[in-house]
Amino acid sequence: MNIRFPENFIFGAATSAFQIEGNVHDDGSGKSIWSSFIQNSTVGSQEDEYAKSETFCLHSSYWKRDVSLLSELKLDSYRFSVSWGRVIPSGNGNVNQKGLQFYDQLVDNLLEHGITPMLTLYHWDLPLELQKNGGWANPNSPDWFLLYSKTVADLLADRVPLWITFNEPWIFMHLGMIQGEHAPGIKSPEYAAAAYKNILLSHSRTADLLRSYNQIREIGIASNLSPCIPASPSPADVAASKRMDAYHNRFFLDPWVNGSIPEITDQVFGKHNPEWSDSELNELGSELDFIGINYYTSKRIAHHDHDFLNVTEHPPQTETTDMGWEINPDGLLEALIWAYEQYNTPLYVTENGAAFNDVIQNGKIEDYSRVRYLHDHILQCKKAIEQNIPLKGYYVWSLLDNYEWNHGLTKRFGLIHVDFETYNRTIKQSGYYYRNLISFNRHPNTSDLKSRRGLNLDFLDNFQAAYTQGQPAGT
Ligand code: IFM
Repeated sequence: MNIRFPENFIFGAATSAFQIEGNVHDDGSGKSIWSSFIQNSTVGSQEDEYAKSETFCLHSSYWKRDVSLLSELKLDSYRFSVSWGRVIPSGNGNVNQKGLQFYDQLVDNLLEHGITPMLTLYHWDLPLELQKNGGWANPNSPDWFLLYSKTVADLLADRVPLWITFNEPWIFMHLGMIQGEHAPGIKSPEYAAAAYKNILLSHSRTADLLRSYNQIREIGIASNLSPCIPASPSPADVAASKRMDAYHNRFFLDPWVNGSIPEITDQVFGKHNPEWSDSELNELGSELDFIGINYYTSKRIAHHDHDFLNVTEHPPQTETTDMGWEINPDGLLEALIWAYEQYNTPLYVTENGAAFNDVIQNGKIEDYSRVRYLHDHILQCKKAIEQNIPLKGYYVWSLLDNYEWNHGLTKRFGLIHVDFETYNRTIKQSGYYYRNLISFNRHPNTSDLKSRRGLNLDFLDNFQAAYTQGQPAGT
């Protein structure tokens, strides 16, 4: 299949502040809920020890090098998040000028390299001080978020065209407030119910605010989507998969895009299901310029009497990544078609990628499983465009190996390998593959991908052999 994308299609890579920046408290930043969550987690391996030191990729020191790497990979765009506590240490008070300056310089540097910034305002790192005041369950949280967003927009709206308010709200609500597996480690549907309402209002009010900055081109959200496949054709499993779809895929998108609160909230929150006044409901459903889809896998769902929502997930039936997630590229096309049919809004793939247990050998990382994963998913994007889905760009998760939340430093998703002891960066074969793909797309007169030096895709049949040179394509 020809892998030529439309000329204005954006190829990028994504990261988030907490996962890469490293311990920056000496610049006046405030701690986040994840900082405190890590310190309370078990230490077993060397990786856990590194995680506890909270240095991760030390991007806060090595950011210039990382921008050079983005440029070396020829990326059109870089999706990063701003750390709320770095900008406003207490979350709702004085601004930390050094923190703001960091993002100011980062954005300038990206633009100097011709890389378009895509900025996420909230990627899970709530300031710890705000959590002590009730976190997202506090009815003032939409005001806190608005103040923080205004501070960032006042500084960067003139140079950042693409804005995302929230990254994967379902994940941080479900895992952080119902299952307690993520920060802040709460297991309370009552707490989650209050937070749900405040997060919904926070997005809507902040999106309205961002619209008042003329230079901002597009405002969206990033939502994790997974097609929910019934584990069997039994009516019970089919019904369970519909419940999971309503909860996992529609829970935030329906209110934000269509202005409707999904019925499944009754089952999720029970007697704590929040009340909505007419004026609050009217705030929802504002038009988004895009929906960002974070796609990794699909889910096989069955009925189970004793699980949350009477739903259980069956083990994958095919090859998996190092996260144990089933590899299903077709699911990405399905998610893109579904999202466009449901919400009639332009799309980006704001995250897609895979963790594998990469090994450095002779200074190289021959991560052919990731190359194949990326290639197979990028092909699905091409198919979506051919089916007239307005897909505007694709971002690999992640630029760098980084801190993978409750998995610590043990899961490597990067196009670039990071040594968490020395902070050395090494571009993996997947990085070179992606760079070659982008170069190919920037040279419209080249008719066949295989005809360009270094763009050999024989690895799809025999991929060990094709990339043994390990060198980036000449361009
Ligand atoms: O690392 C995360 C990211 O922070 C949000 N989306 C999924 C990624 C992989 O789990």
